[in-house]
Amino acid sequence: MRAGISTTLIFASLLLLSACGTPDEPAARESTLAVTDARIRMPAAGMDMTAAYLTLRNDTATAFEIVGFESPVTDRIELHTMIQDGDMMRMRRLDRITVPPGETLALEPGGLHLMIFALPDPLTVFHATLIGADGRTLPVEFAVVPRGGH
Ligand SMILES: [Cu+2]
Repeated sequence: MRAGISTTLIFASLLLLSACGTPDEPAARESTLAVTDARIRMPAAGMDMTAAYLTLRNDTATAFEIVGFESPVTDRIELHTMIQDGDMMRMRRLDRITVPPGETLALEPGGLHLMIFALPDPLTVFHATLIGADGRTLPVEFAVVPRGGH
């Protein structure tokens, strides 16, 4: 009985230690999420909206939740996915995109993507800040690619 109680106490204090240690560790923060292959499609002639794609890699043991993107270029960036509706594919807006721990998630044509509205014409550069559900942010530079390009 005695041994049982002290084991429980030690376990509880270890949990407290790790809970306190995690949030302030700068290295852990920076290695949370890696973004590669970020690109935005050139809008069609006369259009001010388009889609953007990127690949997200989460090398930590906890899920990373993205709740949006902000950009000085436009204030209208939405998270979208494609859903099958009969024989049509439709876009649906999402509140968040989750990158599971240890996994790579690609936003790519035909699936998850960013929908970007109210873009300047011509579009020459595009950059945005990824916003995490926990308040963390990550700047992302997008390559502007021709329409039809992946
Ligand atoms: Cu869309």
